[in-house]
Amino acid sequence: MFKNIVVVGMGYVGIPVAVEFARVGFDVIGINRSRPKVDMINNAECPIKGNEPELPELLTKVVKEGKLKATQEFSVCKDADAILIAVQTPFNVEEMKPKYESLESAVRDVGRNLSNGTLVIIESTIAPTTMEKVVKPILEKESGLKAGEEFYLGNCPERVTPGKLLKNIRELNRAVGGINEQTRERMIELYKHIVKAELYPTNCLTAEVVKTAENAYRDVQIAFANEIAMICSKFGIDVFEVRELVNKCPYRDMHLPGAGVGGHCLPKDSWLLTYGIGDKYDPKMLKLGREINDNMPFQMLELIEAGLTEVGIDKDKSTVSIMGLAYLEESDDIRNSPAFSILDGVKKMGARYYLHDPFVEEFNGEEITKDIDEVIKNSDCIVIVTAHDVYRQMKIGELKEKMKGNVIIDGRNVFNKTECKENGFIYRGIGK
Ligand code: SAJ
Repeated sequence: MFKNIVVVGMGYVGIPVAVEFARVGFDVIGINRSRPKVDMINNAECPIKGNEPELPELLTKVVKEGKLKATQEFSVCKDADAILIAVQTPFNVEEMKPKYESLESAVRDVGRNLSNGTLVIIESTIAPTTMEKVVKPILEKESGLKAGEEFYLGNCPERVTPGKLLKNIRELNRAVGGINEQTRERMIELYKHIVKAELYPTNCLTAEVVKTAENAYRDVQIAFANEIAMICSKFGIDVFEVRELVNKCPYRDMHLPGAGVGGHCLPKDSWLLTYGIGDKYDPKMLKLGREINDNMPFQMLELIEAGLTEVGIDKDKSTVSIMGLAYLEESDDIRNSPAFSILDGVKKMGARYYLHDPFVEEFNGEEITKDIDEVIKNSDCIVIVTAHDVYRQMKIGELKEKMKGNVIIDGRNVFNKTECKENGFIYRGIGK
């Protein structure tokens, strides 16, 4: 039924799925706007850096076997049996609406090159009703074909995570949203070649809501943990002890409070869901969850100010070091990282600052110091924003010897408060 597959968007989602279909024997062509990425792939080099088990080697293999190649030309869609669209769908919080330029452009170009009988699948995360209101009308207008009759249309939201790109494609269950029964059957026929988990057929709108709701769920769970952390701070008790004992209770899974919620999923998916429901309903809790999580970097700034005040150092005469720029531990991904707001606040204090992160190479053009000892020996205050292993492995005794000052602000429960105090540090942590 399927032989030729086209994947539009050679990014975190498109590349692994293209490689997987090529690996199992399909002839796959990846379309990307930017020439450099196309050239990298055709030179059998993986554009995704960071630790992605198997991916670089597999990409090299399937490209050399001629099972995967890349192009900028949408004309290749004419011969495709299935076309997957996996382009970015960022959310503009100021305007409170998704930025669909990439999606609409890709759908338009696919429409112009769509042949009768082709299966078109959107893998990008989209606001509920986007399939009905945006994707279907553009495809039908540009192709002159009728969705559900002359071509098949569905959405199968991705569940990829940096560091586990191939693993998640193979092992995570997925909602398969199709415009009609025949489409759903064809989608499952296609995906069962690469997904070893369950494929749940449903309609397009349900699949759109599932994807945004599963991340909104996590965002609200984290916001709950952050709210309890603020309460524990006021009580002067340890939220991590509270969390541990709460989770001893059946059916409880209190998440981790911290310096904030970053990444390419959680900060936007509650907004996509909110945008999708429009004026039919006001999702107060989703919005409050976003507000609480976005406020955590400012809680960190309050802790920094309080710590410096306690040791009698004027903020504008202090040196504050931000430890961890990536949004997630052991990652180089800085998208929506809490470190951006924390750095802005430190600058507004007039403080000198160092930035440290073992993985991140670029952060708004700021200088990133890789020598952690150099950072520590010049710091009045160190601020843990990301729980990289290198911070978890720091010994308090060594820190005491090396550090210029003695203020520790802990945004990820990396240090033991009692141990810090016993070694003469002024310690403040989220929820501790
Ligand atoms: N975070 C907390 N407390 C927690 C968990 C996370 O503050 O208890 C923070 C992290 O520090 C990070 C942000 O939230 O800044 C997001 O962390 P995440 O673990 O959710 O990682 P993401 O953003 O890569 O989430 C993705 C999501 N997957 C997809 O959208 C396909 C999410 O649904 C997955 O649960 C997550 O990966 C995962 O754990 O695999």
